[in-house]
Amino acid sequence: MSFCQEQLTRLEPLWHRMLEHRFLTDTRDGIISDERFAVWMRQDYLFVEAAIPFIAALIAKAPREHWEPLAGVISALEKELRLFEERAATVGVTLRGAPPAFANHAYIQFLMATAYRGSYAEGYTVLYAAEKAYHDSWRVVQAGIDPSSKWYPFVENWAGEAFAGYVAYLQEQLDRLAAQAGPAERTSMAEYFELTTRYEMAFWEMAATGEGWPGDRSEG
Ligand code: MP5
Repeated sequence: MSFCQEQLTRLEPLWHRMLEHRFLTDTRDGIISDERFAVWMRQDYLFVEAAIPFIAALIAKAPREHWEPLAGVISALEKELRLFEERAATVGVTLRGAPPAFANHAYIQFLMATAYRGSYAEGYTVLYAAEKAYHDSWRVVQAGIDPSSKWYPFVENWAGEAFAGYVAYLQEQLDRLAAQAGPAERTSMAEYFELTTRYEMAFWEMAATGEGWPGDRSEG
């Protein structure tokens, strides 16, 4: 079994809990409040912005043949930021100003620490797991959302065919990196895979419950 298949099988119960998160099912069913969706938009905008230096740091460790594909990821992230800005302007959401939520802050620190301190294969594992999680998550939303929904452009972005092709490419490349890795590195890649899945779960939970930090007055 390939590395990715092995991890997705091992983590299936956790992955399943991520995909059945109420943020996703409420968005799919058209019952998410605008205020709640705006929390996710503000926070994910910050996450996507932070993903740019993460990819840039990965390029520094990447084999030559990955430079161009990863540079393409940076362009795609810039385009994604424009999508957030366009949607925010259209629906009247203020994107800027909110600090990163606790879970978002931790996830971003994890991305950067992995890119700088981990091996290339470990960083690539985080990239794949995060992209695969988003693809699968937005496919859940796609399965029921009204295509005329104001949130549909986000669904198209991550659940669409182009993104599916990108995730398939990352999977193929990660399987290659894992095949070249020794047993210790493979074990650590599996740990990074699981941690990324847990951060994805935490991100949906934050989107559904609020942007506050423990200790905030409003959090009680
Ligand atoms: C992605 C994202 C997908 N936008 N936000 C989170 C919390 N996880 C994964 O990454 P990308 O780079 O926007 O496709």
